[in-house]
Amino acid sequence: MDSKKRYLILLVIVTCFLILGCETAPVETKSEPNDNTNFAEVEPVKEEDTKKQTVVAVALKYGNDSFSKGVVLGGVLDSNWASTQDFESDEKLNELVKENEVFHFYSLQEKVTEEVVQETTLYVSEASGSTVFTAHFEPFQSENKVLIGISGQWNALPRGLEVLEDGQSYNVDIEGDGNIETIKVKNIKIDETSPRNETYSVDGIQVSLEKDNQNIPIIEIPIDGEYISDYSITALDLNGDEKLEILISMVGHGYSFVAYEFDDNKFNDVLSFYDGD
Ligand SMILES: [Ca+2]
Ligand SMILES: [Ca+2]
Repeated sequence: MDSKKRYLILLVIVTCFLILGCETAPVETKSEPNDNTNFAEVEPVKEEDTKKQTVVAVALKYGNDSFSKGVVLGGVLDSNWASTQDFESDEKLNELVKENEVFHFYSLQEKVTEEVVQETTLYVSEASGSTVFTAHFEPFQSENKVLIGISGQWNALPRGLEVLEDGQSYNVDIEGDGNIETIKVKNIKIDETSPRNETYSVDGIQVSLEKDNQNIPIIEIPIDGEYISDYSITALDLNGDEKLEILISMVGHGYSFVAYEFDDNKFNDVLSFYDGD
């Protein structure tokens, strides 16, 4: 992955909260409607094939409506992580989600449903300059507000998260070694710098993993109620190696998603997405 670009995306996530007055608008739309509705005839995909190429999408519920679309974050391509927003060509991106791709949708604690991709849309966000690649589904109902879709055939949630008493931290076995880790969420103050170079602090959260009495940092998120008003944390096996990745969704004026892989006692961001003003 292009680390410079990833850095820029993260920089945008941090600095976007300071920029006012833009609106997100599609400037180019392509869609590939799929008129084959006989899904029963689709060849089953071999698990080892899906491990080489797997797509991850995040579906959000808009208002109280049903789920009908998911932002494609990227996934695993030829066994390497690849974010949609790092793709150089639209053609390659359109190949990422195959015709009749089935997404397995997960909540924090269970698999919710399987849905077949009806069509995909692709546009460049005028506000953020980000590529936004979306998979569309027949609308379905779920009481969750965020669902993660994975095209892989394996059980992506072999070990669900246990919500702890504070309602925002979780127990989970990240690598599946039988020892329980804790995803800790702590309320903190985060210092920000305005475009005029004034420093001020906002409410936020610090997400970390408590493992063997060590506190391993994951991310700090400013939650100002405007640019980010809500977040959710999930831990799923996004690439089929039986270790859980942590996926954080941040929603407000803008929306951003980051997936972290736990490796060598630290977290590396492997998939990231941002759009918003
Ligand atoms: Ca463990
Ligand atoms: Ca994994």
